[in-house]
Amino acid sequence: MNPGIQKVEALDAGHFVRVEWEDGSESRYPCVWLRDNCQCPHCFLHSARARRLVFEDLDVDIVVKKVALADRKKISITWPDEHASEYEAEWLKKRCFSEEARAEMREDLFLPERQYWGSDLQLPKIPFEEVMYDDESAYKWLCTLKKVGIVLLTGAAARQGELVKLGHRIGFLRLTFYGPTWQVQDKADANNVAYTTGKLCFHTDYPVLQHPPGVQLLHCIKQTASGGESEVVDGFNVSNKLKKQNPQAYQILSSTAVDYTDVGVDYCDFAVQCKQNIIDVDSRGQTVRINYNNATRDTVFDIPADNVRPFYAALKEFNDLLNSSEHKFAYKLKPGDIVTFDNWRVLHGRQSYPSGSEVTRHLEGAYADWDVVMSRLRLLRKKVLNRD
Ligand code: OGA
Ligand code: NM2
Ligand code: ZN
Ligand code: ZN
Repeated sequence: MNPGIQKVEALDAGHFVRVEWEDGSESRYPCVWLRDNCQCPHCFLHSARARRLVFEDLDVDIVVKKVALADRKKISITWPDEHASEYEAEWLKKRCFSEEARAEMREDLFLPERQYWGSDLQLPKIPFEEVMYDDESAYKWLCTLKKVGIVLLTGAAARQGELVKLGHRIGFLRLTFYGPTWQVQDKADANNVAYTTGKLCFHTDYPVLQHPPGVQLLHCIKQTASGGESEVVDGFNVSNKLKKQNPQAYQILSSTAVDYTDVGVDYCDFAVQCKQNIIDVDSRGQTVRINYNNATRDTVFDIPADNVRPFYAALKEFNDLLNSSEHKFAYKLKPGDIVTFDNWRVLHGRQSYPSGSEVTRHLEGAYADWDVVMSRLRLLRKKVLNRD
C-alpha cells in the first residue's frame, strides 16, 4: 500500500514543504502550489473536481505559517491569513514533483508507449461483438489502438450503421463536411478522389482540417473480387527512419508549411484551407502527427521558389520510405471487417479496382477524436482494473 508520512517540515523560509515518507523517501512541494490546490470547499468545488479559487486571490509569493502532521495519512497547513488547508498522503504522493513520479503520472494519464512496426505487423484482431458488450475487450481495443496504432474488429454485420453503434460505445463520432459517417464507393462527379475506383497512395485523412481526426474507422460492407486491397504503414516509425537516414529531408518536412485545400459540397458546402507540416514534431523532437494527403495538397504553394525543389526532393525520400516493402503491410478487408487506426500516425492506401455500372465495393467510414477515445479508455481502465 501507499506509505504514510513520517515527518513534515517547512524549508526555504517557508517557500517549500518537505514530506518524509515512512519508506525513507522524500518529496518537496512548493507552497504556492499547495495554496493554489487547497482542497477545502471554499477553494475547491468537489462536485466539479475543479478549482474555485480565482487566480487574483492567489499570492504567488506565499509562505506557510505553520505545517503539521495531522496523522500519518494527512498534513495540515496554516497560511499567514489563518486560512487552513489539509492534504492527504495519497493525494500528495501522486503529485510528487520528482522526475520519476512525474514520469509515472504522465504514463498513467497519456499512455505514451509506442510499438513501432513494419511489414512484420501482426495485425491485432478483436471480434466486434466483444468490443460492444465486454468492457475488458473494449479496453484492450483502445489500448492497442493507442500503442500499435491499428486494430481490426471482425464479424460486424455487412450493412450500414455499425459505425454509429461503435461511436456510441466510445461516446460520439466526429462530424466533418463529409457527414457523420461517409460512404466510400465509386460515385459520379466524385467530390473526393476516395470516391472513385482509383488507387489511393499512402495518406492520412483530412490534413486540410486544422485539427485532423485522430482516429479513423473503416467498415467493409462490400468488397470487389479483384483489386481494392488495403495497405498501411507506421508513419512514426518511418519518420524516425527518415530523421536518421536523411536529416535534411526530415528538417524540411517538419518545418515547411504545406497548403491543403478542399472545396465542394457534401454534408453542406465547404471551402476549407489549411497549412500543415507533413511531419509534426513536439518540443522534445518526437513525431506526433503526420499530415499528408497528396490528393488535397494545394496547387497553391506559399513558399519561396528556391525552396520548392528541395521540398519535392525531401517528400520523395519520405514517400519512398513509406512505400518500401520493409515498412508497409498489405491486407484485404472482408465484408464485416472494421479497421480502426490512428489517423495521426498510420498512413493508409488502397489499390485501384475495376469500374462498372454496379457498385462492387462499399466501405462506410467515420472519424473520432483522440480526446474522446482516450477519455473512454481511461474510464474503461478504471472499470476493468477497479481503481481510481
Ligand atoms: C478513404 C480511404 C480506403 C479504401 O476513403 O479516405 O482511404 O480502402 N479509403 O477505400
Ligand atoms: N473522405 C474519405 O483528406 C481527405 O480528403 C480524406 C476523406 C472523403 C471522407 C478523404
Ligand atoms: Zn481553502
Ligand atoms: Zn483515407
